[in-house]
Amino acid sequence: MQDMQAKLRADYRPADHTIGSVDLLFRLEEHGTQVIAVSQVKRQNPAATQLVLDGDQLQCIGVAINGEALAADRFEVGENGMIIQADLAEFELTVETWLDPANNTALEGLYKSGGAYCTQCEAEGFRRITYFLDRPDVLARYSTRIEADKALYPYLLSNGNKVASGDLADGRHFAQWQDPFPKPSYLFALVAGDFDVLRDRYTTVSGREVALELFVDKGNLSRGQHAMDSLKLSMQWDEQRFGLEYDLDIYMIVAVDFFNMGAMENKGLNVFNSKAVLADPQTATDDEYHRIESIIGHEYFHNWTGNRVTCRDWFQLSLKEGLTVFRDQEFSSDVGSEVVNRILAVKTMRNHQFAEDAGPMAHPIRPDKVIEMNNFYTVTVYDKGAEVIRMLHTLLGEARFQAGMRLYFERHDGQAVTCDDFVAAMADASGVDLTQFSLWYSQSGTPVVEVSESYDPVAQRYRLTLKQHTPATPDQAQKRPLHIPVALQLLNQQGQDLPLLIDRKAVAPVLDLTGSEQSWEFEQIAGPVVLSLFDNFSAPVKVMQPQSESDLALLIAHAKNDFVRWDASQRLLAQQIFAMVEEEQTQLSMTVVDALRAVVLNDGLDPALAAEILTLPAEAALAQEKAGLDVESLHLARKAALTQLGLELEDELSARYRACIQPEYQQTGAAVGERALKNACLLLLAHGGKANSEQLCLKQYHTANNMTDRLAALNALNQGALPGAADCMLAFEQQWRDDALVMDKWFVQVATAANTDVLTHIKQAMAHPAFDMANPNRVRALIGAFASLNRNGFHAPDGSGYRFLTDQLIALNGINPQCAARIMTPLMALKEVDGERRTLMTVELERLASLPDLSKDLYEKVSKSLG
Ligand code: B3K
Ligand code: ZN
Repeated sequence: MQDMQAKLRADYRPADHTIGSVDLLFRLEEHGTQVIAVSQVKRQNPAATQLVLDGDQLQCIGVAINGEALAADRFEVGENGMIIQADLAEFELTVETWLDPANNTALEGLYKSGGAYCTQCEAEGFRRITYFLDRPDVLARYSTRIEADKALYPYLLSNGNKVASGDLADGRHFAQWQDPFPKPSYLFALVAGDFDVLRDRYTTVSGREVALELFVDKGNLSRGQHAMDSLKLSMQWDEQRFGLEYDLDIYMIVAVDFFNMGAMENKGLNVFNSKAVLADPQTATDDEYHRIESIIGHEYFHNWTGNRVTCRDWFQLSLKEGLTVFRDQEFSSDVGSEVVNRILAVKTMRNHQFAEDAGPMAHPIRPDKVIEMNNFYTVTVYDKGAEVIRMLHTLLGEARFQAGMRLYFERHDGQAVTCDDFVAAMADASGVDLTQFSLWYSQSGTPVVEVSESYDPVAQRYRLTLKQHTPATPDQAQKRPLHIPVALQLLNQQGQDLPLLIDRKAVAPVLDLTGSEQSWEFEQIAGPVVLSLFDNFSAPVKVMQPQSESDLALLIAHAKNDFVRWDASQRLLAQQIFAMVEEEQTQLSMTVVDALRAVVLNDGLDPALAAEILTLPAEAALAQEKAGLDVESLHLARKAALTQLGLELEDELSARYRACIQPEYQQTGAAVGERALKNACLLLLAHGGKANSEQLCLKQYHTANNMTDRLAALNALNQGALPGAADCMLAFEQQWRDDALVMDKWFVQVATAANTDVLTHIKQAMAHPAFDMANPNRVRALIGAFASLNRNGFHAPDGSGYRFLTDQLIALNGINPQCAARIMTPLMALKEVDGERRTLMTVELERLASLPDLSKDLYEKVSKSLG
């Protein structure tokens, strides 16, 4: 039985001991890897007579202090670690453990990924390698010796610099690595394998020469170039925008096929999911190119925000993750399209984070209570965390924000610190009082802002009143008013921007909403106002703002801010779809159809933005915005809206589609935008369902010279449920059946196709040779996509979707608990659905709860859902 006890943030206390340095020796064997760890331990707490070390699923061979083996009564090995009797101020500790990497399917600690050994230690994986103070506030210098078979594992890698290497007896060899920077155990990494290596160099702004090495599976070298280019771009951007430079002589990235997340920022040796590295035009879509650039950037940016300054304890995770997501978002935005990147981030918030806040796992960006830390790598900690940093940036402005960053590094370089330390640096450097603002760190839930407006034509005054409240969440009953930055714009009926005057003074276009209700009165307003609120999503809130169709249409056409134009389109479409669900109307109004027609016809508009405006809000986002909507009615209303647009705009969409066709493939911002618009048009046309639209899809599928277009055509056929879909699915499978990474796209198509017997197809796909329950990418593509993206299929009224997911979770519980817990999220949406579905979901949750060997990861989510 595992330890299901929750840990509390409030219980933090410093470790009794520190470890100044550790020498590791790994003798790699598939089923019997020997690990010898020699640590220099110092007592911190004079009263401590025992050394308490973390350890998990380890085979302990022996323990020695100052070179002398300990007798059995001097140490005790338990489920969660080891207690050693050691009433000493300073000593050398030697621990020998044995591991079975080939059978480690949880992919934490040391494991085999295909032909290579690799490690994943964050959050608490190092304790699966050796007994240690496996906590982020214990910083040690690491030196690592790796021994392995030379023919099978020619590359032996670890953190820092390689200081020695050579041959050993029996066809084995070794390499010795030394990392000059003290680091927490979660940043340790080891890789051994046979790879192709892409090599490059980067000269930092101060002239340091850095060797860049990208390790990929044999034969994949050409698919690594985009990742390498992204790395160099990231290094340059961090120097220019944040003044931060790389600090070692070598930066290595290894791509592996079996990996629980996107990537990991281990010091000097990033380990990446191959999905987040490999790309060429034939196999990767534009979205994947973008994602790779962003993840390469994210891991690189961690070198300062995460590695040089790390977290005191895991409750502070957002200290590094929220900040680093903010940094990677800014990077993508600076080197690409600002509006498209903002839209992407906001979709993540509305489609996923708001749902987390509304469900049983609601937690603040700095959680207070954790059973399994891996469950807290969430959209709340990451993406809402980034929104909190963004609000700070909005409140302080770039110059004061950067001054805050400089002060943060000045004070804390080389330390393990807290979110409060970060906020204090920002407050001290800027002189801005952030006391109320810091509530964003401790309060969970999505605030709701209610808007009311009035206009006095005689006095020419426009009055805006905002009320805020945050609904109670299961973890917190009481909520307080937050400091909410409200970016706004007032437009007149012609769509022109109006100056913001209060007391005859111009005010900044960002209001500070700090009370539960506040009003502002704007002067010299000559006529009725069209209000644009929360420009650029200036705060992660839900807005209750009744706005007329014509006002929203005006914003789509005229707002200065591109984000506002997109947002208005989404709100307009959402309002109409809600009205259709509630049977107040049977179809979209002509105002909406014409507003979108104008977008299709406007060739002065950025094509990438036009594509986003023509993309309807996801069912998940709609369900978050309005509680209690019937799953099926929502699905049908959204689908009817798509069909109507496809039919009514057929001529305009076809013309725009043709205008976007490019003779040659290019991977540039402009070309990506044109492809996006072309494919947005195609998707609507496919929903229209006309025979010539199907022909267009088929032609694009068969003649595409890149994966973006090919997959878009396949997706349009599937979503439109067009007869030609089946043949193209077959063709895709035949072309790519031996490339599992590409087959993931096919699995997603199977899982999300708009057909009635989707589960039959998914079960067939599970028998495909490319499918593998032990590989998280495959599991997420087929099972995860079904549960999270096929809302209508997953919530089938007979409960078959819930049952299917639960069967798979039971299988995964024994293979990879972390992966299981990630894909179970949709099963927690009890509050989103009607009573009958809730009963069916509860049955499945109870089935999980009664599993005799339920992992901590699933236990935490299941018990919260049922509680
Ligand atoms: N820090 C890692 C995530 C580790 C997740 C552990 N379950 C990747 C990242 O956020 O950069
Ligand atoms: Zn990160």
